[in-house]
Amino acid sequence: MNTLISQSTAWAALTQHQQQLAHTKIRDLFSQDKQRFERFSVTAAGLFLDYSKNRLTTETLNLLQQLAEEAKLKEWIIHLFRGDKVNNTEQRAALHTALRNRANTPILVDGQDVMPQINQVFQRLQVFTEAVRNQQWRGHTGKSINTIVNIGIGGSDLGPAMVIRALKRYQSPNLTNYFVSNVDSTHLSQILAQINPETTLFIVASKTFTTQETLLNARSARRWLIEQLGSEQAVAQHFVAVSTATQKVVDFGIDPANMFEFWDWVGGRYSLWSAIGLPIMLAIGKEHFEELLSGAYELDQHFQTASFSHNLPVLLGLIEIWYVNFFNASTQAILPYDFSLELFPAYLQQLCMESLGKRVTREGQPVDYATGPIVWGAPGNNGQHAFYQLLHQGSHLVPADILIALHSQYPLSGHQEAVLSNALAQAHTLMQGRNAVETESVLRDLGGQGESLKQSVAHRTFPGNQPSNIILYSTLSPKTLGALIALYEHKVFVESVCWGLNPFDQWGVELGKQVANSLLPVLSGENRDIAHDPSTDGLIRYIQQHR
Ligand code: G6Q
Repeated sequence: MNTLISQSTAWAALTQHQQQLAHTKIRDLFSQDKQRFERFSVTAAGLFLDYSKNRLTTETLNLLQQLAEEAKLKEWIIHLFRGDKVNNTEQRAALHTALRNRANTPILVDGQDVMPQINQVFQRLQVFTEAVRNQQWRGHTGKSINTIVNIGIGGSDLGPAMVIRALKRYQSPNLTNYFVSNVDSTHLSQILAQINPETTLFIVASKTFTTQETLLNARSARRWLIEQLGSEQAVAQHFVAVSTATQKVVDFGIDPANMFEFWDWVGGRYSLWSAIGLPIMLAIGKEHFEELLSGAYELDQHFQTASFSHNLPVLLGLIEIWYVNFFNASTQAILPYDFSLELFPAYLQQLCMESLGKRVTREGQPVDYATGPIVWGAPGNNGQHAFYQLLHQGSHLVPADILIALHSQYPLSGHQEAVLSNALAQAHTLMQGRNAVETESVLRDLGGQGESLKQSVAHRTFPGNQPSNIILYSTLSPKTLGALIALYEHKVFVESVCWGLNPFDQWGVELGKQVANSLLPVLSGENRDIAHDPSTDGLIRYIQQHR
């Protein structure tokens, strides 16, 4: 058994150091150091990170970097990019970085270079994309395709859906995209009601091709298509698959010629760079897809080469560890001031919580410290009129990442200035707060006095000291988005290394799949023998009696 990171010298030093900073206000740190903004900001791959509004000093950062050294982060970064089996519980590499290896240098898995197969599938994706976009690919009745429906869930849904939403401006005007993920027939039915079978292409996206929701939705979509077009033959022109499981795709009834492959060393939530990105390539075209890859590649290079003190993912990861383990923060807010990133918080929720929601180390030893926080968020401006109240005056520490575009993808006079002023105002106020003396003075200026003024002060005081990282970029482009996604992928990796976790497995997700499959025959009355717990058994009886 390896020693837990909580036994390290840096951990002990950070625990002590936290006591010195526990009651320090960030606003006072700014008063003490006029260079704080310059000192604590850094640029890479088109992203500017200002992390000066955090409860930290140079000493904090030095100790956090020491923690990363003790966790052997440098070595782990080499393992990750080299294709070592960093996913030890499944004995697999995690090579999402190979999919965007623009230098095309060999990367070996079990002694075999994976780049030729990556390039070959990319080539097939490109040819197929061009055929659909150039209207050469025809449906069963001879019409060209104008609707793409992706059927997948989790990692086979969230990434492509988020990217297409973010890059809608680059979308081909001749194609409309839909995503079906939920097994509730409402999802599929509402989409089927809007589309024309003659001009629709379904992409069944499933790494394992065993996921209940996806297969059920795909079967229903297939049945609908055959009914509508009156022929089984129609499936060949209207269904393609993306998977690692060729035989299962064939068993489903999709020609392997219409299947795009990826490999077990691509994790579901890390798969948008692979054939799982087919709906993205169809929507924005091959060149823009390549720009997305290039942005991620640039960030990959930065992650591998920059010193820890100037390394964006390292800094973001270490800062989160600082709050989670030394300030007991249990949450991380993602607040984009860029409406195109509407789905980014949901995407990150999976990336972070599936990767870091673990309680034993790689070696199976229980940890004695907190791990991945609860990640959530929404576009910042909407959040201000909803949940920010809790950030300003509630009782929880809520570190936030605030993402800001300098320019909108859709400029309208006066709007972006309003976006920027809101973003900066919120980050400022969350940090600065307003103490009782300041509040009293404001209220006096407004004419307040006596007992009522005293009462008002308590209600209108803001503790402040809520930390934030500001991530600024010019306009959201495929390249910037690629870099932004890679930034968070690597941030998660940094944390996993420091906490000693395997970020690439998801046994909790697998358990959910197994239990749902075991309950299905019980609910349908096929199998009455399986006992769960008294509540579940009672619910099964109730459902059976009332349906
Ligand atoms: C992602 C997870 C999970 C997975 C879905 C869909 O990392 O493993 O979200 O992507 O359960 O799985 P399939 O792609 O195998 O259908």
